[in-house]
Amino acid sequence: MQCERLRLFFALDCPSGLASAISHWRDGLHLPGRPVATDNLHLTLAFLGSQPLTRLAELRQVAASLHLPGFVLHLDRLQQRRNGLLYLAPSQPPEALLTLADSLQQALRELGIALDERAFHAHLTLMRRCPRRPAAAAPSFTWTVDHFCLFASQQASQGINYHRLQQWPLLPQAHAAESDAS
Ligand code: 2AM
Repeated sequence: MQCERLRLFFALDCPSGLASAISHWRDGLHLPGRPVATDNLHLTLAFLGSQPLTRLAELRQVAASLHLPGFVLHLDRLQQRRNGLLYLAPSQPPEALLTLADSLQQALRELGIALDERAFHAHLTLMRRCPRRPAAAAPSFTWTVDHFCLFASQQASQGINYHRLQQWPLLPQAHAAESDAS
């Protein structure tokens, strides 16, 4: 990528099998609007906006300094915003997800990066410009989360591309439980 700035965000990248299952279910709803490409499905932890490339090293350091546990996420709620954004969300966000997003956001603010002031709201966007929410309830999609990623988003002629720049592991859940007990 030949540019001096990148539009960056930290996110959980949806595993391919789960992304296919979610897309297949969504496409079967036959809703009007702009579906998010299967390969682009993700859950954002922190949106950084446009950042100079010279920041990448410190962003990588921040991510590598987090030693937090993995978790299981149940996406069981289908919701819609007034702007037509249709998304899946967990009705009970795991504590470990909130801790991961909070820790990341706090460390980024300490670097002087301005983030959205609104509280973190875990969601996986399914469609944009969707005028209505289907009456059907969402099935519960189970996602075992064992890493998180730094992405760069780029506008291409066919739509938005997300490039995974790097990923960092989360601690195995059993190991995390032992660390808590010690
Ligand atoms: P969204 O799906 O709810 O639009 C990449 O754009 C990711 O960052 C998306 O998951 C997007 O959320 C999220 N994001 C958060 N704040 C954003 C902003 N101000 N502009 C663009 N994307 C934002």
